[in-house]
Amino acid sequence: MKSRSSTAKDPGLHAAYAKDPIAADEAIWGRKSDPVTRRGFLGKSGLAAMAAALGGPIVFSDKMPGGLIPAALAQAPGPFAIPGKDGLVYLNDRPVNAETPAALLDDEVTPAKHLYIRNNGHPPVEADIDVAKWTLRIEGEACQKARTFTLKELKESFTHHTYRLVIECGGNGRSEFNPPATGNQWTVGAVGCPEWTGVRLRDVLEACGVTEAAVYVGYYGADTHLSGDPKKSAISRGLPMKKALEDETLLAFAMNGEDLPWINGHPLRLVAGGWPASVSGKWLTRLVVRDRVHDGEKMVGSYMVPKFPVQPGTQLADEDMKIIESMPVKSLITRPASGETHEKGEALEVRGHAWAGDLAVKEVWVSIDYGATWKRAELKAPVNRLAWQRWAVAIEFPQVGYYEVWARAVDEKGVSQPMVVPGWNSHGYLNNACHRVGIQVA
Ligand SMILES: Nc1nc2c(c(=O)[nH]1)N[C@H]1C(S)=C(S)[C@@H](COP(=O)(O)O)O[C@H]1N2
Ligand SMILES: [Mo]
Repeated sequence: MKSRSSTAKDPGLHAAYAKDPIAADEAIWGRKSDPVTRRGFLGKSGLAAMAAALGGPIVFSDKMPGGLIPAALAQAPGPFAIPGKDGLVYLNDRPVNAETPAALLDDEVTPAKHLYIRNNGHPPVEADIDVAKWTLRIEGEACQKARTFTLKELKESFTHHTYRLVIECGGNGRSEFNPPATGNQWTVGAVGCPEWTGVRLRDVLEACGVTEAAVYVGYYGADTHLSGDPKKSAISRGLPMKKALEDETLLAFAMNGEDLPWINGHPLRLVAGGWPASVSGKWLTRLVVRDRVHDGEKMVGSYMVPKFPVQPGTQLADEDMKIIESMPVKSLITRPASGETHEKGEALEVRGHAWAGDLAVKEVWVSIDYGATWKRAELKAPVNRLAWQRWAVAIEFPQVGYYEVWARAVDEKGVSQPMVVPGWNSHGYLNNACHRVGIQVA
């Protein structure tokens, strides 16, 4: 199996069973069964895998019917309801990936329950995370003095900083690319702007000493590769020194004043706002200060875009691709929710957020006539650099009927969101086309 998860190829346990239970049984556990009698034959390794998933030996396994999703997985708050999350749309469950409907992203500070989930590998088992024993190792060719910090030492030795920082998956919006790009079919909700608290990566690096040869900081986390191979990491990306040393780049241990949620990287993660969130390593155990561009898992091939525009469908060689850095200007309409009905007569408050990678947003415009005319929204300044900005505008509708509300943000350099899907690329990154919601005026 490819390490990249794809809804088409790996729809997850529930979807697979819904589609064809006998085939799902065979694909997931290697259990062959007679479609008529449902008599199942579970081999030794399948039995072991199922026992591991269910948390214990299956006592009457010889009597277990085939083509049946184990009840514990079907009914438990299991894969489809990560505790502490609310209202997310799950794209797949092995590993878990889930996005947030736009209307649930209305808060200025994204609550933990509404922050999306993106996993490249198998997250560390929650019960195995021992915060008291958690350590972060700092080393690498360009690190003067390799050191290991306990979490407690990190928290006690360095000043704490709190920032609201946007994290957005580089593949957010992927579902709109045509021809389709493989990978999670995110619509608009793989983004959020919680308030993060942690210590500055810069302060910690300074304590270890960084040589002049330093080029990049790579991260390693406690999650495991989908193949189960302990020598491979699920993902190991990072930051060039310039971004690593910014004030806002944090080793974060808290979100919205509480411990990080387990699935979002508890007890320690990197947060570098404005860049594809794949640079913000979760469950952080080790950082390497490299004398070259880091070469960890998913540094090449993934999270890269063509160096020049290509015809849709074109596959390029890696040397014609560049690593994604700052994300492009973008906005989200969080009110009204798509599909809502609005009473004609009153003006409707349309509102949302806008962000622009390393830059600030200068203007937001809203259209109800498919981009023919635009009304400028009121736009707040960001509370700090790299936070999203609230915008709102009152819109009146000329008559009853169906409308699409479009929003278009412009960054501080004058670059606007496009109205149509931009720059096709084989992995479906960086779709910052205008967000659209449909409403009825009655
Ligand atoms: N260790 C680790 N860190 C990781 C990932 C991962 O799979 N493992 N996924 C990355 C990607 S691609 C994204 S978009 C963000 C998602 O963060 P979230 O799950 O907290 O929303 O984490 C990044 N950090
Ligand atoms: Mo991502």
